[in-house]
Amino acid sequence: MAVERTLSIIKPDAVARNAIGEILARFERSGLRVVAARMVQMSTEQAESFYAVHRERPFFNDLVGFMTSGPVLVQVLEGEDAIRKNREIMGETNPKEAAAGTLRHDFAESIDANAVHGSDSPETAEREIDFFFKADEIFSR
Ligand code: RTP
Ligand code: MG
Repeated sequence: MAVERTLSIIKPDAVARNAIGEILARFERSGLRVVAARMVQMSTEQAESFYAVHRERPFFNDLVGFMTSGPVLVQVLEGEDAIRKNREIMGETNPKEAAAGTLRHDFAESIDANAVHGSDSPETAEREIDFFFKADEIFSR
């Protein structure tokens, strides 16, 4: 398996719940490393651009409204099979369908306030990492 990078976001609901440390600990325990991190409050324009692929979806405005409702922690995670591994740790998009022990099962309230974001493919990961981080802000092993 190749070493990959993926973009993770701890969303406003999980930041508000004081769960940043527990979520990062789960990434670290799974073998992923945090190689970049920053706390930001996204503007509407930034959130619309980040989620542009969902622009035509009925949930787009709610998604943008939620993601700008408070600060988030954006991170680059690095490790073997990082993209898939992160999504496994996150669990299903809808917390009602997320398996026990996943972040969304344990920390999310609803499909809108679902605690975390993770890139879904190598192409998406590259775009999403570039969206938030310059090359000299990422500290690979
Ligand atoms: P994410 O992008 O946040 O990691 O989540 P995901 O891949 O599991 O889900 P995606 O389909 O990319 O949707 C992005 C976010 O939009 C919200 N959503 N709401 N009401 C709905 O039916 C609905 N579907 C998606 C979720 O907050 C989801 O994380
Ligand atoms: Mg997605």
